[in-house]
Amino acid sequence: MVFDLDLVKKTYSEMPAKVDAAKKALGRPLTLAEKILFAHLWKGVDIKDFERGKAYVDFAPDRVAMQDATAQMALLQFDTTGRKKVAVPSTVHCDHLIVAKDESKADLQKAITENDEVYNFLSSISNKYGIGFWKPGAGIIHQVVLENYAFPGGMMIGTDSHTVNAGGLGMIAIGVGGADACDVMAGLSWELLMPKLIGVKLTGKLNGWTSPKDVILKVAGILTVKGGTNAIVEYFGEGATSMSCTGKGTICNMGAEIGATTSTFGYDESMARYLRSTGRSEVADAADQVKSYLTGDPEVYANPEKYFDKVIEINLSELEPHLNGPFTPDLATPISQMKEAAAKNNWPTKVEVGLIGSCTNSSYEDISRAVSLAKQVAEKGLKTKAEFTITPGSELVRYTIERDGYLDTFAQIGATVFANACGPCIGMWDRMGAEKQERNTIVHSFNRNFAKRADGNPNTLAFVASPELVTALAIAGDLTFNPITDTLTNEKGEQVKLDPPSGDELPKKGFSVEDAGYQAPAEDGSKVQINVKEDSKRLQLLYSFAAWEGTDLKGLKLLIKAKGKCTTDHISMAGPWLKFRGHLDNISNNMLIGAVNFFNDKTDSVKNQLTGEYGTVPSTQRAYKAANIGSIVIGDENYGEGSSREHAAMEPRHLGVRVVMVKSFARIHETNLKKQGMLALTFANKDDYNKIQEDDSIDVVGLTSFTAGKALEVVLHHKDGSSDTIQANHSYNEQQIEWFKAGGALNVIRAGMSK
Ligand code: MIC
Ligand code: SF4
Repeated sequence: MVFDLDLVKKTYSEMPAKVDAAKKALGRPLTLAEKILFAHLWKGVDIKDFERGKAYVDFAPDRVAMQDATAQMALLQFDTTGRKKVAVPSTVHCDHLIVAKDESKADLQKAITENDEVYNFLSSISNKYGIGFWKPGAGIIHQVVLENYAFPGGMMIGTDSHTVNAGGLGMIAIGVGGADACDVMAGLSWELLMPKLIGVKLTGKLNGWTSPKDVILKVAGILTVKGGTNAIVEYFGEGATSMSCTGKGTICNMGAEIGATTSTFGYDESMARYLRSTGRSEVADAADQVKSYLTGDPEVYANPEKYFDKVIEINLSELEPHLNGPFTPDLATPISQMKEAAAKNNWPTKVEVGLIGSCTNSSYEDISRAVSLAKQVAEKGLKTKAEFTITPGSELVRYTIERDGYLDTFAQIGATVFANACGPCIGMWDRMGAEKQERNTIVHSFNRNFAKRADGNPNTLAFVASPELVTALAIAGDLTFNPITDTLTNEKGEQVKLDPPSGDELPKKGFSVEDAGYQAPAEDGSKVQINVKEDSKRLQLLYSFAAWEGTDLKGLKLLIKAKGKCTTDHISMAGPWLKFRGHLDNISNNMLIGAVNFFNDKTDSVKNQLTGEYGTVPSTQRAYKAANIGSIVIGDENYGEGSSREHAAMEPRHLGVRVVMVKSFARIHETNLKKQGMLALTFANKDDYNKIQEDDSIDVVGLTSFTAGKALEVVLHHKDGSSDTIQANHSYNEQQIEWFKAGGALNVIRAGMSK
């Protein structure tokens, strides 16, 4: 079945005229990213050369995708808008709430029982508002979107940072918070800071042990976790067209780890092949007719320096397999240098577990290449040294790889197959012994490796690599094993070498599946009742946040001055806390518990300025809230990196934090804060971070004349009676200032809807 073919056809019928008009107005050839953006301008927005990185522009995305851990908040918000149906095709995917423990069937059953209330809520609210629902077990949102909904030249948003995966099929797909999704589903425009453009020219061809994953691991090493902020990365060149569509998806997916707004590739044969093999020949045929509009102009790719803000060139023929980590996805080490790096940093070299799969690396191609290594274990008389697990990205892939005997081959090396879900990638891994917090090393083909992310153990060092390399390292049980040069000792004592991986881009016999796990919404959902129990621990209806009081903020207490990396995992941890994603008050008990307090280097231990005693961050903040005193959070660089979870903004809002002031923000988190009516400020002078003292009371001055482009003043009243006045920058435009004043964007929407 092809979903929403009308939408695809309509997009293609309008695209040529829109793109030609943009080319004419700008008087120059266009990149692919620009073509898609200009073809999706909100009605009435005039085409012009918007200043990249400066201008806010309104867009009309084609569709919305949500996963269960973020959909709850997105739909609780949507439920308050009074709309009868979603304005654009939208879907919900149940993938984040399934714990990986024993094996897929048992784990899935357990999740269905435990999350019954949440799944019922999501299924019925989807039914009510015309949203497609993918049941638990159907697969991970991004894989299911790639298989069913993504189309070249389309534009979508999704309440998950890895929505960008759909760039592998030539889309502009962007991760957002639930409030943004709510806007688009409510029929409003969607605002985005016009992204800068980074071009990545891929020359040569992947070969031997290298894979698409190594491209993005290398790019992450070059650009770092913030190098892509407010930019779209566009890949092109012979290396791009020679790569599979799912490989392109992997590269785009992990583009979230460099903070990029999104990444994309021009439409090519590999995409047509993928569309056809996933039952969407009609989409491929329609795309073929407007081909030249679905890729960057030849002049652009011939002279990229003229059209992109930055250009990177990577020769795939020379690219080495990489391992990135631990604790950050941009610490890139080519495999040939791992021996040295591990020794220098004292990383444990014994690999305990190799984990393949996840939303970014569970294509048929990935699995078949990993299988080609697993087969060699028996053939060469080896024994797999580490534990090994597979998390398929979708039921379509799982069913097909089972049919083709791949799961049997994995079983022979002692592998465990987990449910088609996020599982270990998001801390939903009930790993035996993790509570002992032993220092240990794991390797996986996921995309994030922040502290505690996979198993909750702060002493697990996770390294990210391609599924092929993960499999080889699991067989060897050694982080420093370089399969290109090193040998392994087999059971007979002989030295053997692993042959380089090989596999099929797409299944020779085609994909098959018995039940993909889709539930279509009712034609007329108006009678569907949504019940949220008063005493539910998992779900809570939302209340409206209070509007701004109309004065400067005086006497805010410093809640925490966070030191170093503070990702959304540090602000609102996942794993065991995912179960409270639909209950704002309960999930607020995890607020900032992972952030390191600058003043004592501890996590979850801050000074309560009312009592002078140290307590957990949430309890200290609840004390300020009870006393009706506002507070402020101070942060370092790239604050809020990682996830799209708006809980990281809603929890502080709910508990009475008024301001988050940092050296720099990650894009989605900054928007989430604005949407929820918080003040998101940056130090005009980054060194002023050092002026913040533990007992500070802080004022924010200038709010009565809060204007776009005008800095605010922050006064630090220190305990010794002295004070410092520092400048705070902000990136609020006039509309966003309205959100702040109204107490949140939703209050503005509701007021508009009731008019
Ligand atoms: C992630 O990879 O961190 C997540 C879990 O998918 C998040 C979404 C969430 O926190 O629910 C993301 O990437 O946005
Ligand atoms: Fe799920 Fe991990 Fe992908 Fe996030 S990155 S969607 S947690 S598999």
